[in-house]
Amino acid sequence: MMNTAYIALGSNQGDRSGYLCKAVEEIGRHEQITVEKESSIYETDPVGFTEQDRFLNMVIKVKTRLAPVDLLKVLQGFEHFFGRERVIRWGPRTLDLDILLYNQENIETEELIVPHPRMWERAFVFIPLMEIAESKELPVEINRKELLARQDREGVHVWKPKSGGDVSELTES
Ligand code: PH2
Ligand code: MG
Ligand code: MG
Repeated sequence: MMNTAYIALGSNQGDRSGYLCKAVEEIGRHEQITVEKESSIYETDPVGFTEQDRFLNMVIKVKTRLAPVDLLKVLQGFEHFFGRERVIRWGPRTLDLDILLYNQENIETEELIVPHPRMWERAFVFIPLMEIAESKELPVEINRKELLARQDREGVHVWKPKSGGDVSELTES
């Protein structure tokens, strides 16, 4: 399992925490993926298309033998399995799985852009990511302190703390 990837999970339809937990379980059950770390679960105000219910969001760290596009295919399979229908861009979904980082690689294909292009603007992504990522695994231009000191973090609240975790650094300003 030589590659490290960070994956963002989101749900705002149906049994939101059930979808996240089952997704983590299924991802970990895949032969070529192991889940190494899980962030807390956050409840977050919808961004982009705002006329929809609040999301639960989290980030996991995985180790995998899969190449980036193959990992993407596996994740899309799980989105589909958990009942996701693609209706509106940025609209409601039972399960969204996005690859945020894959080693330190910059990938730009038609299907996949890594690092995820909007991740540093989205507190619902970078707050859970900062909880579990080591600084050396982040792109060199990313400064953890600066990111966490930013003012655009409203609407992101811990919903279920990660086991044994102290998340005060992330959510108290
Ligand atoms: N995902 C989107 C659009 N907006 N807002 C929140 N809070 N959380 C999400 O996961 C999310 C969103 C498209 O993927
Ligand atoms: Mg997304
Ligand atoms: Mg997505």
